Amino acid sequence: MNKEFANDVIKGLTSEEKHLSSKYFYDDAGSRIFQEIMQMPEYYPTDSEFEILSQQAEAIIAAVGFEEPFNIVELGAGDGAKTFKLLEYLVTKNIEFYYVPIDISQGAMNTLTKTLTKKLPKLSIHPRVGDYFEILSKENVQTTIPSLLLFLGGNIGNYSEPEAIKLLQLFNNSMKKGDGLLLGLDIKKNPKIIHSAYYDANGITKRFNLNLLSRINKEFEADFKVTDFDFYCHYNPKNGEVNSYLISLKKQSVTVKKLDVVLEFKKDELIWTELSKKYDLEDIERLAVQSDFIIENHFLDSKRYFTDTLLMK
Ligand code: AVI
Repeated sequence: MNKEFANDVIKGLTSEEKHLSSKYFYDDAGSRIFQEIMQMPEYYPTDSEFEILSQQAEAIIAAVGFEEPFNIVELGAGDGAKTFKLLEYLVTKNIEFYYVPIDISQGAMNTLTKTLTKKLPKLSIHPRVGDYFEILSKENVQTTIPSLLLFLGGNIGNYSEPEAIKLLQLFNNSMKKGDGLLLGLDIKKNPKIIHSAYYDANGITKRFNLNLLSRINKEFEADFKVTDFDFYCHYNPKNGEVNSYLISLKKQSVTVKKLDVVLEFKKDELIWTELSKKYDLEDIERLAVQSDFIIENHFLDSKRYFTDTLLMK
């Protein structure tokens, strides 16, 4: 049994303001739904970041300014789709580097290694399986050659600002002077565009959220009736936060057999499931200062919807 998940289910669903962390979205079913989200026309971050890494790879590598060889360390690499264009550029230009993808999922790392070895046979790939928090905080990942860390996809937006600063400080502590961090952040924009990216017409994001309940049913033998819950999300342009929730459509009790607990829900009670925070360039400056980084450049897409910001230690 996943102890941490079990504890978080009990704590999060018995507290006054119910909540579950969005990190639990990503079981196999949830990861598949997330792939669907990334292909939705409304979910612009994927296309925006793809455009940045396709069209500005040369400028990014020039701004990093490393001598060869160097490491590219990707935190939470997943299927590697985000990074492919950058790696392709480096391999095509015969630049000497080592690609070190880190991901919690052994399956994802196997698939990634297989796909990349096939598509880029000259790529030197050294995958690591594990939680990057643990890898970065416990192990010495430093080598004598320079490293560029990648934290892409806007994942930093799923942390509150204080948590994001802590995470950036953790990255910073694991880096040597002169190393870089390429950080993907979703930019504040017309609220309607952001709203549609999460309130998508086909309800894929709703399915993504409801899958949390199905996951609890599967892993802990619970009897959530998924159709008795709905999805709600809200973008607040003033603070840049999209907050997502599940709503209990009626007063109901849910038994979680393996955790020996009965959960009570009032009609219209909310479970907070996710924060997806958007930033502007001033906000990013604040993040950088507080985590001891210097901003080298913001690489934005042509619509200015998303940035891969290069931070140097
Ligand atoms: C992974 N993360 C950056 C996504 C986001 O936009 O917050 C997860 C997501 N949630 C709903 N749609 C996408």
